[in-house]
Amino acid sequence: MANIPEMTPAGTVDPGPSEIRQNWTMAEVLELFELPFSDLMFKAQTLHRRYFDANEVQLSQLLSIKTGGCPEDCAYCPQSAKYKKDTGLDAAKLMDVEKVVADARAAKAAGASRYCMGAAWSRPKDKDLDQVVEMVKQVKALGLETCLTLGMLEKHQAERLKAAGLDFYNHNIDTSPEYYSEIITTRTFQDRLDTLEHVRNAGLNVCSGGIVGMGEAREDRAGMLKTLATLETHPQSVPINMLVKVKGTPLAESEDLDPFEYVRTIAVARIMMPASYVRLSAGREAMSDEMQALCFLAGANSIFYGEKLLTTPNPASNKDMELFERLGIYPK
Ligand code: SAM
Ligand code: DTB
Ligand code: SF4
Repeated sequence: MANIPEMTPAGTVDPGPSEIRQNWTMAEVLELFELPFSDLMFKAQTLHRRYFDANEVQLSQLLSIKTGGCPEDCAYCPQSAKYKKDTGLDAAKLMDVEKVVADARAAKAAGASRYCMGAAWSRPKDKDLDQVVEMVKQVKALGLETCLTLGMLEKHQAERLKAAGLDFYNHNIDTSPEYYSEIITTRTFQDRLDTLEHVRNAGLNVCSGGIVGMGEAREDRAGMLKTLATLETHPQSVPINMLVKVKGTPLAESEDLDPFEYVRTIAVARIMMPASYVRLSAGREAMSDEMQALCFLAGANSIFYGEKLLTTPNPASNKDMELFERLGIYPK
């Protein structure tokens, strides 16, 4: 396979001419997915160690600054207004700046390096951004990296957020172009790509990944990673979420994905985008310590930290710190 490091019999690696590339083909991606597990892990680890300290993991803490009542119909999401009567999730308006900053201060004290604020909007209005810009400025002043996920953005909005000092914008493509309409009907895959372009062109760091375990085929997982790795530049951060099955959402009864297939997805992301942070994202609450260790071995080097994601639980910080201690991992 072109440009993928090959193992010599002695187990050393020939790096090949260019490891960071945007010309991945589906055949190459599927070939990676089909490797024997040990060979895939070895390739992923080899690349991981070339670009990163393999024992260092970055910690991002999330806060839902505006919860529920979203007009989109993402089948995995408890925040869509469409499933409200079945999920029972209470909507909440945009939080006060002071409350957000207090939570960010606590996140920093607990060891987080990045603070990510999420809003259940399809696309923010310009006047919504006034308050959000203030949050970014004050959170940044605490010495934290800042990230926002607010839905689709116009070019001028991305530029405004960059000017306010925002570091990252999260906008997931969620799945393959082919499977997208099975999951979301209120917007298109191209809408997501357009926002990513505005974010990238504004000079913001891009955080973009997706969700597995939504009943998609391996081809869809491969197609999702191919889309990410063939963007003009690789997203600096790639969250790979395992579906959190929330009662009342259309995907609540989805079949469990083979855990090894999740680990494979992380490993393939690591190989395709070797210099990017790959995040072991939502779904850790349902994973064993051993499973998480396999994900770190596969090249995951970032997690969501703190006891809540947006609306669902995440492992407690002290539990994560204990696991890090047992594995010799240290936070970035
Ligand atoms: N509304 C904005 C948007 O969709 O771009 C931002 C917030 S939205 C909740 C952020 C991301 O969370 C989604 O793109 C999706 O990838 C992820 N997500 C939402 N619900 C999830 C679930 N039940 N399991 C895993 N990931 C989920
Ligand atoms: C991402 O990739 N995962 C995060 C974040 N980006 C915004 C969200 C996960 C949400 C899980 C379901 C919930 O807590 O509502
Ligand atoms: Fe709304 Fe985002 Fe949830 Fe989709 S994922 S329903 S856009 S909050």
